Amino acid sequence: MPVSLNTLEIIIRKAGEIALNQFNDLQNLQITQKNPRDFVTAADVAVEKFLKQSLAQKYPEYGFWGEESGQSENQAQRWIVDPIDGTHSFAKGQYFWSISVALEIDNELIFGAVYAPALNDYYCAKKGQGAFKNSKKINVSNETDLGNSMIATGFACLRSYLEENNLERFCRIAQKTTGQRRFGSAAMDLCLVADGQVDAFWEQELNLYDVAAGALIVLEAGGTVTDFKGNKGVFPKQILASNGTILEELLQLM
Ligand code: 2AM
Ligand code: CA
Ligand code: CA
Ligand code: CA
Repeated sequence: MPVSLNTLEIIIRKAGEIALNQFNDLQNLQITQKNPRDFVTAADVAVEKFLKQSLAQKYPEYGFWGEESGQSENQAQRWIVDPIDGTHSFAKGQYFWSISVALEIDNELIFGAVYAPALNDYYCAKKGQGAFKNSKKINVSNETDLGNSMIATGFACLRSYLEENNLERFCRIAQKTTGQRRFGSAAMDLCLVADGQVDAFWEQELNLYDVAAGALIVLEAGGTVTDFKGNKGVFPKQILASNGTILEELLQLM
């Protein structure tokens, strides 16, 4: 069955209600640690379970890959889901966290939605049909000067083994830009690029479920998605999204 934007929005908004119920009762939130720097809450698990079931019921032909439950069969045509992107923010009662759902068929992203329940912002895109925020068409910014730009990044790798340190890159770029932000949800960061609220975003050591939906939303909003060398494509270990017009200047500094 071809995917219906309306049906998906209804499902994803319901998933958002499940998350919001827990967000509004944080004292009783169950939190467990997957490893010393990655934890999971009962909300992550409940949202993923709901999405996995609801999507399979409506679209039984597609497989599923979620951060918390892993991969089902049929990974050639699959939903790619991050039930809560920005779990740390969620658990602290901050508003920048999101539910990220993408549909990928034969390595091509077909659909992406990122819903931020605490902000009630629903971003989505279907391949070739543009990007939308709360049903209004969105576009990347038209900023042409890196010196006037607002950039966002994240530090998923902050305590990792990586020699290449994003702190150094961040300092280098921060000096050349007007505004810098660190929101804590890569899926949302990408939507902010798509909506022109920030001019570029980069992060390293992410996974496809963090960025699949947001990357399609950026592309459909007229932006670019590359690695740090400028190769086009969605590379979660090194993702750079931009409005396109500051890309060359930014690549020099990456
Ligand atoms: P999460 O909240 O779903 O875990 C913020 O910098 C981004 O990094 C978020 O997309 C967050 O996703 C992700 N993230 C947080 N901890 C991480 C870790 N230990 N390894 C990889 N990604 C992580
Ligand atoms: Ca996680
Ligand atoms: Ca994530
Ligand atoms: Ca997550």
